[in-house]
Amino acid sequence: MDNNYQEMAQSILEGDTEKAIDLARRSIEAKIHPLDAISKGFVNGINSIGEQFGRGEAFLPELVMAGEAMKAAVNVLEPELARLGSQREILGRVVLATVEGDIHEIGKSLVGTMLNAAGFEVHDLGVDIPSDVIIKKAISVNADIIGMSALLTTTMVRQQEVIQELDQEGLRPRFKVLIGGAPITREWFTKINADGYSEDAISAVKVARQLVGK
Ligand code: B1M
Repeated sequence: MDNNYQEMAQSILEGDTEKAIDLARRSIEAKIHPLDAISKGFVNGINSIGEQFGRGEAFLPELVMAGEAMKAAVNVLEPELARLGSQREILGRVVLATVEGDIHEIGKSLVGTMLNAAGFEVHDLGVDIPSDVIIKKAISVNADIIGMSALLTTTMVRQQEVIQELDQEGLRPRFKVLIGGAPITREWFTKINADGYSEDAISAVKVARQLVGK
């Protein structure tokens, strides 16, 4: 089992999309829980390439290839994840986006899949989404929660921008704001006066349930 997880991490590190897809498919056949495949296997690969990139030991093309392999593996696992968690009751509506200027989508999509599997109706707007588009969508679908992901220290301010715009337009009491992403800390959450914050997709579901009182 540990070898499987190591192979998964290695496939991401090498940016080998075909291998990552193959390992993801085989993990489903072997009845490995998709969340284990992601968190004990593939994520270790993306984290190590991220660390190497941060130290200047890996370069952008390698980061891009690793990101593509990771996305492909998660795409294979997501339907299984949704199937295993699917419930009927609608717990609430979530408008979800990666903020403007930020194209990191893997973690945000994973959060969307988990929320969906737990019973939330998720409107995933995608990546690089301006604040006003997020707010307009939240109004139009009468969302309970606005969920925002930010992976860059330069884009996390967009989460604050949305909260400020909601305040200015008198809309703040209408929506609970849930934030996340690698650079997001409890201090940031407190500073910008968000309603919920989580470090991973599993706790995002717990926090979202608390936010809608379910
Ligand atoms: Co980028 N990147 N990247 N990148 N990238 C980081 C974030 C970085 C930390 C790498 C590093 O230097 N060590 C660094 C940011 C540094 C900083 O801001 N301090 C960085 C950089 C610098 C950049 C570029 C600027 C590089 C460049 O062009 N010079 C560029 C920016 C582009 C842009 O957005 N404008 C860039 C580009 C890219 C790729 C496109 C190549 C690729 C993304 C591919 C894609 O998404 N389709 C990429 C990748 C893959 C990464 C790393 C390696 C991995 C991110 C990831 O997918 N993690 C990342 C380093 C790292 O974080 N280890 C890095 C796996 C994913 C499952 O985790 O996204 O954290 P994560 O999501 C988690 C939690 O954070 C949480 O739950 C998720 C699931 O457990 N969560 C939420 C996330 N959103 C949430 C929302 C919630 C709740 C929880 O509520 C709504």
